[in-house]
Amino acid sequence: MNQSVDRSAPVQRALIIHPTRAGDGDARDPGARLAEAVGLAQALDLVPAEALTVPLRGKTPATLFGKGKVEELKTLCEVEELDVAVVDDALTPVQQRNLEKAWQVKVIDRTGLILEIFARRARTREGRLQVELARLAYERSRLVRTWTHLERQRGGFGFLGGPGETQIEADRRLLADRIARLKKELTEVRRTRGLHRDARKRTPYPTIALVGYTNAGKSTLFNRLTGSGVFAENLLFATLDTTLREVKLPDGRPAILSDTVGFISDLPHELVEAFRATLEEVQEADVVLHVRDIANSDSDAQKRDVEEVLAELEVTKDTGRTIIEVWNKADLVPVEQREDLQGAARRSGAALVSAVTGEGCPELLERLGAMVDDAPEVEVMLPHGDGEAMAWLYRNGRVVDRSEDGEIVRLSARLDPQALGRFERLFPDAILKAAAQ
Ligand SMILES: Nc1nc2c(ncn2[C@@H]2O[C@H](COP(=O)(O)OP(=O)(O)OP(=O)(O)O)[C@@H](O)[C@H]2O)c(=O)[nH]1
Ligand SMILES: [Mg+2]
Repeated sequence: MNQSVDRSAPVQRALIIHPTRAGDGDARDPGARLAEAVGLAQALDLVPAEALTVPLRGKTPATLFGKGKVEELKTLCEVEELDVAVVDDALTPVQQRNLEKAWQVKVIDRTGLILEIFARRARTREGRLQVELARLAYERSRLVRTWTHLERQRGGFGFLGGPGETQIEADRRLLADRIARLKKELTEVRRTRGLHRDARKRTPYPTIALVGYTNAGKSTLFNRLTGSGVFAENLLFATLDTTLREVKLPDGRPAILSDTVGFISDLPHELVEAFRATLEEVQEADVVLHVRDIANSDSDAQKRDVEEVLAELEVTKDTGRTIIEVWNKADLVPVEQREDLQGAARRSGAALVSAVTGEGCPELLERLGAMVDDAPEVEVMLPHGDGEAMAWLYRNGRVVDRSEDGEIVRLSARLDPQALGRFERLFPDAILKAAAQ
């Protein structure tokens, strides 16, 4: 609970620190990482006054940074009159407290920052409940850690219990109660949403889900493909709640496109858990589009981050899912590299696009159309006056041919088996036959 940044304060000047470890095997660009941390701070309306990468030498469990560095940063906080320090790493509760004492500013770590952004962005009731649940789970994990640590200090199981332990025990019980209550509320909210989902599932439309690293351009692409105005901005975690819209495939057939929350490296596990239900759209989609910012120097590392979360959701090619990589922001790639990139995209089966200029988007739609167009064709004969059945076919299938023969209208339509079943139930008098392919 001491994770929250004071939301009422008008301007909060922040120090952003990205700690780096020598030889930790992560090939990420420290500059890009620092820029991302700055972006996260801005997403929380903090004003980044100073941003630096700080190499960590040796282990300093009490303060993460060595003594000299702590002193140096203390001076920086004083001189620059800073209010907040963002440490782009995981801090233990002890480290956080010690740094706050030393620097006399509010200290927040990466997980705390991400949770705080999510808490601000959540709009729907389900979103808010999910974030709150994630936050409590995170608090609980930190309490457990503190508690274990106390236990060790005393060198026993602590059945007798000191005052500190009693307090922590009480906090844990309180947390457990709130978590249980929230889970119940969430179940109720989801039950209602589940009803909506079932209704949608019965529609015969193919579904396409956008996933990707935060700021990769999912919402911009969503708007481009569906012609709608979903909030898209140069802001990390601009999108939190899933949005669904109809997209018209080139042959006129409708599909449902969903825009979802972005992923990020070191996404708190509690958040992935909490958002699992929201990400059902992704789990159920016929096609998953993995949108990548191909102009970002950490594009490959971001891809790995996204694939990790997808694996947690069991959305992988190994589980038989259709996943297409969309290499977005092609317009930001220098012209002389464009051709090579196009070749690389072709070789790896990716679609190179720019959601801003629209380049590559018609081709992407063509491809989607071809992928989800496996519905069998049927021939339907209707009496001339049966406008209702005809309208239904146009709405729920793809009519590819139409001819009139006296009193009879012949329609050739692509209908998936589900839609066909519904059609037969709704219009038992229509004469159907499988079209010669
Ligand atoms: N130049 C360029 N900018 C793009 C392109 N696509 C998106 N952007 C920009 O990238 C920023 C992020 O775009 P969004 O669509 O909000 O990204 P998102 O993936 O939905 O991000 P979150 O919702 O935060 O996860 C915005 O400033 C967009 O204008 C593109 O093709 N080219
Ligand atoms: Mg978005």
